[in-house]
Amino acid sequence: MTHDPTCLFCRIVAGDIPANVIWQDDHTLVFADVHPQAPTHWLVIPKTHVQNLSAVDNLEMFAQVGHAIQAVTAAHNLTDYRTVTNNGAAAGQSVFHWHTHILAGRPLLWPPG
Ligand code: DGP
Repeated sequence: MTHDPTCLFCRIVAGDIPANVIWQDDHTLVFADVHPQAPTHWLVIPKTHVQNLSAVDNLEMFAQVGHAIQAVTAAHNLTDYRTVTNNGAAAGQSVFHWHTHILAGRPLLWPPG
C-alpha cells in the first residue's frame, strides 16, 4: 500500500488526522466531508495513494471503490444519491488523492455548476 506522508487523505487513512469514518474495509475508506454540500456528503477513497482517477492503473481498485459505494449506501438505505469525481485542478480537484464524493439528502440539480 502506497502512503504519501504529505497527502492529507493518506494522513486520514493513517489516523494522523481525525475523520468521521462511515465505512471501511481493507482497501477503501469512506468518511464525512468536512465541508458538506448536502445533508449526506461522504468521500470514498482507496487506502493506497493515487493522485486521481486518471492515475489509477489497476482495475481492481475501481472494483473496490465501486463495492464501497454500494456497501455504504446500502448500509444507510440510500437509494438516491450522486457520485462525483473531480479529476484535475480545473475540474475542481483540491485534494490530490483520488476520491469519489457521495451526495444525498436534498434535491440534486442537473446540470451541475
Ligand atoms: P475536491 O475538491 O473534489 O478535491 O474535494 C476535496 C474535498 O475534501 C472537499 O469537499 C473538502 C474535503 N476535505 C478537505 N480537507 C478535509 C479534511 O481534513 N477532512 C475531511 N473530512 N474532508 C476534507
